[in-house]
Amino acid sequence: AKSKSNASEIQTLTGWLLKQEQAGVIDAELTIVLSSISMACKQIASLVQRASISNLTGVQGAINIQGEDQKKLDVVSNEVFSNCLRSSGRTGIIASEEEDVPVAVEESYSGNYIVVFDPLDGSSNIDAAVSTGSIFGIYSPNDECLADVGDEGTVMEQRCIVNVCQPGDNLLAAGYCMYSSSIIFVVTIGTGVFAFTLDPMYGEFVLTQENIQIPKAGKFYSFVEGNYQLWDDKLKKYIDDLNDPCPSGKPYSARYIGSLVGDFHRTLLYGGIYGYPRDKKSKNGKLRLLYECAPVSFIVEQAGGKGSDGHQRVLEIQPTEIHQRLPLYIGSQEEVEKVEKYLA
Ligand code: AHM
Ligand code: MG
Repeated sequence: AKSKSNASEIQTLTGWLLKQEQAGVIDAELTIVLSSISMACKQIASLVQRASISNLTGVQGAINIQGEDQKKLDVVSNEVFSNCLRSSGRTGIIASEEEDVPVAVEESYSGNYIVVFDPLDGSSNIDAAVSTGSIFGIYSPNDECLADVGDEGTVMEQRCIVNVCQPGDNLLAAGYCMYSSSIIFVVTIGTGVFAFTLDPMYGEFVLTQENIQIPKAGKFYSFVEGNYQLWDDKLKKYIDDLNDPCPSGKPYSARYIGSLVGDFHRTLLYGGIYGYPRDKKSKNGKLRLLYECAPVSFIVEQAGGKGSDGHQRVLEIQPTEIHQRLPLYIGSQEEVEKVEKYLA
């Protein structure tokens, strides 16, 4: 038998995207948007890796719309992401965790797609060089909703908000890039989940996992357990039971980075559950529906898992505000169904 050379087996993200375009799964515009996002992720990866060398650790001094300290890298990553999307010429509106309102791309450059993103998630981990990530989702313009534009704010602002506030079920594509010991770009265009690893030798994302399927169940749980005393009793009971060695003899194991992308990526590959519940102080939890919960829920469903707010599929939820928060329970089908039963 002939042995295949390694080079002939390599499939780059660019090559994969072109194949999807040729097969008619995505159009040329979406191909360009996705490749500009991957370019932004490569740049952010290099900024993250060099942060402590180039004096990019620490806070910027500003507080974002959600009342959180912006890190220097949050701000720079947001610029990188926005610039890559703008210069792609294929996005009409962009909405970011780090911007108060969604922004329309100047008309002369703009295309149709709507991109929601968190340019650098888990940024509390940056200064310790622990995993972070970028998360994104891509929608088409939602013309049906345009009719409902109210009269607060400028027409352009209204048009942007209405277009961005779509349920996750409308997502055309979603993904994330994890900045960890490897840099991994995970994407779905509605035909399964694919992972690409940045090969530092080529500077290219290379296909490393096709059609990822999340295990049906798993013994890792990933919750912000420091909030235990603030949780409601049903949730406390659920966690107590996970920690109870009976009847199997071994309780679940805790894994928590505090970086959604890292915690989710591990859950996707190993199975188990990630949760960020509501609590007495944060009535809707912490994570944002549009650019955190919905994209990862699209990915998990494409991998055969579930994303829930404890009662309902995340993807069915119609956002009413750009930075709306939502409790999130996501991971293996059986594990998410289990927590839903406790919370019912
Ligand atoms: P960020 O977007 O400000 O980084 O916040 C989101 C992050 C998630 O990545 C992570 O799952 C969660 O916040 C961790 O929160 P906590 O610090 O409460 O554990
Ligand atoms: Mg975030």
